[in-house]
Amino acid sequence: MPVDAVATGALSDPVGTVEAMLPLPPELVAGVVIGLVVLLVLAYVLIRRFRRGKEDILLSKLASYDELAILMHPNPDPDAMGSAIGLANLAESQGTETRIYYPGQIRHQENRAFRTVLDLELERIEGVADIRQRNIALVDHNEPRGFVGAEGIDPDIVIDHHPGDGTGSVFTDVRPSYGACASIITEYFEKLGADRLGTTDNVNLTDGGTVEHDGRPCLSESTATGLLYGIQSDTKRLTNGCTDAEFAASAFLFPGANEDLLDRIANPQVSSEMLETKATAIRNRVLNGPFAISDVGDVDDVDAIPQAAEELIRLEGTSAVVVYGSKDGVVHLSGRSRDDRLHMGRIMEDVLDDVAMASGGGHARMGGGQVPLEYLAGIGPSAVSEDRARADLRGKLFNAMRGNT
Ligand SMILES: [Mn+2]
Repeated sequence: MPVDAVATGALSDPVGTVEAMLPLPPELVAGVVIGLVVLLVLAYVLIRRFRRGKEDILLSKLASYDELAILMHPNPDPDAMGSAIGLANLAESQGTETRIYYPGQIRHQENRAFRTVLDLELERIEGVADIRQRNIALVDHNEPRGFVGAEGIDPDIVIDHHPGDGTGSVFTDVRPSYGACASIITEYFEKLGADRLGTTDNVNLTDGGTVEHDGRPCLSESTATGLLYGIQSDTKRLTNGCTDAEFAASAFLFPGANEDLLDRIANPQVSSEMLETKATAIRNRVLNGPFAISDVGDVDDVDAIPQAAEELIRLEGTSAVVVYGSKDGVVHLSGRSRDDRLHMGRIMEDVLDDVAMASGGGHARMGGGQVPLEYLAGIGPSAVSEDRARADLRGKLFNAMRGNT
């Protein structure tokens, strides 16, 4: 019988049982209970914090600012501009005013078309004094550069896909494996459950209208279009340097983007001079095995030179090209390579190294340089005619490309 068993047990160890039956001091009980409650609350807060995604943390930081400066790298490309308008869209959904800044220039016709077609307000800066907001976010780069006082800037937020050591003081999201910064920004929208307001919505969004709906950010049509174009442009239309993230982000953006706008950015009108320079580069090319070099003579727009090089490298059987032309007495060179035997940046360096006032360099597949024509021709008794100097330059470039330096 249970009663007997208890009684027997109690009798066999009377002292221990009596102690166990004594009530604990009330202060101790209260202490233990309060301690437990504090522990539970702490655990809850920690778990909440742990489970909060980057997008939630970013959104609450954005909400805490009155105004935010969004800074792009020098000569911003569609990925930088798309990322900037994406972040601006997020910030404005939280009632934070934004301003987008860039150093350098927006000259390439595709970049100009991006800005015009999406009707973006971007402000060019010369120095740090031109940035009027206290809080600064960097997109598509992680260390400020390209303007006076850049090194003195301590950004609050850094979102990028380039390797580097730059960090934001309150928020850093750098993913070097990603093909585009716009994919990272798109993921925030997706994880925040943003609505995509495409052309079917009867709200006009291209004028920067609705950015928020029921407290959640909305992806406006121009933002979705800009982000999608940014991803396409940084990955050569999803063929180069892509991860799953670029495809997933593109799929998410597509229903909210506008195909007509995409087409207008991708196929802008090209100046006749640009086409003339490309034609000259093709006509004047000198071939040496798989290498091509072309002197396009005097040009009005030096941007036509790298674009002519891009065109020439597509020529069947050609694995490396250099195009050069001059403006205001300076020769501009641009090289492209898809040949693993040669490093275009080093070729530019080698060829221009021993010419005074010249500079050259770059990466394995892309290089460039500049040299004043008078220095290229040489000074003093050893000077040659400028025509001869231009022809000699071709000889030196071919030598370097063949590996005979
Ligand atoms: Mn990028």
